[in-house]
Amino acid sequence: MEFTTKYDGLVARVEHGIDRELPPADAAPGRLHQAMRYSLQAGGKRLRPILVLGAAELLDPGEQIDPVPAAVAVECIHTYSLIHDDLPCMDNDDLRRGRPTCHRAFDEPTALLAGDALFAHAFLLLNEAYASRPSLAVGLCRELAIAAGSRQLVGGQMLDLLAEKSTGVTDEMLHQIHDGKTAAMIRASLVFGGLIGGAEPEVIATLRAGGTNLGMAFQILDDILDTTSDAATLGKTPGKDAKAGKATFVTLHGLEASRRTAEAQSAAAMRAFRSLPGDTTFLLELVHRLTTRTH
Ligand code: GRG
Repeated sequence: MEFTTKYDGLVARVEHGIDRELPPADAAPGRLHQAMRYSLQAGGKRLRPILVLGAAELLDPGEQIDPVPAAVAVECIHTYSLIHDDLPCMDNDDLRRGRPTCHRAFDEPTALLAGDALFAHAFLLLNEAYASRPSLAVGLCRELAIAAGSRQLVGGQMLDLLAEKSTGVTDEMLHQIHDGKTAAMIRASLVFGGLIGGAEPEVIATLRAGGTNLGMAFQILDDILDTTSDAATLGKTPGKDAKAGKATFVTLHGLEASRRTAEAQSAAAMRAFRSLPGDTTFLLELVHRLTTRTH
């Protein structure tokens, strides 16, 4: 099947899953549920949920286990992190996924609470959707709690805030920040697919390693696009990091070296994914497109 047809089909499954798995907009408190839906249903690439579905498909878990709730759970965490990152106390951004940010469309307290509620909802979803397979539910909750927690996603954000105030950000510090902020959720999404597909530990390890490489390549490209693209193309405010004096791959190493590192990380991700069982064509093409994207 052609790549875009397959990708669009997976996006449709994710969008349908989001609509089905989120509390209805008119459930009390309506304003909170509307804000959660506003941000989660604003589009976006749906990269992380697609990685869950793509990796699960490789391992062919059969009809009995539906990977969609797990895919929605990772998107809940990702979207919560974007809502909180956009708040005035963090990045103070007005535009996200081509629309006003959650606190602009609603207000700051509502956006804060919508993020909190999405965080909790992710774990409820995993708990309920995989209740008939307790060890899978526990494994998914553990994987997500680690990826979203103080040593990875939230930890990466903390290090990023601390780095803003520091003048001597090193390459190692930058790697740690991006491993937490970006690679953690990409890695967890691939591992989710592996766990759902009942993969052997060495396959999970390959998904984890390839996910780390893909996460790094994705972030370096994000830094590159932040300096070379515009708001209409990106759907968010470009150039903010450089303006805020933040260290990025580009400010630390320059455009050319950043491009080379992104290519090396992307090649490493492809090497890892090529060794996986099943038909890896879609996953490899996804890596290629993500790491050569222009927006
Ligand atoms: C507030 C705990 C907390 C964490 C915030 C997500 C984040 C961490 C910060 C946003 C800024 C940033 C550069 C994050 C790195 C991850 C990243 C590139 C997010 C954007 O992901 P995309 O491009 O977004 O997949 P869409 O909208 O397509 O889902």
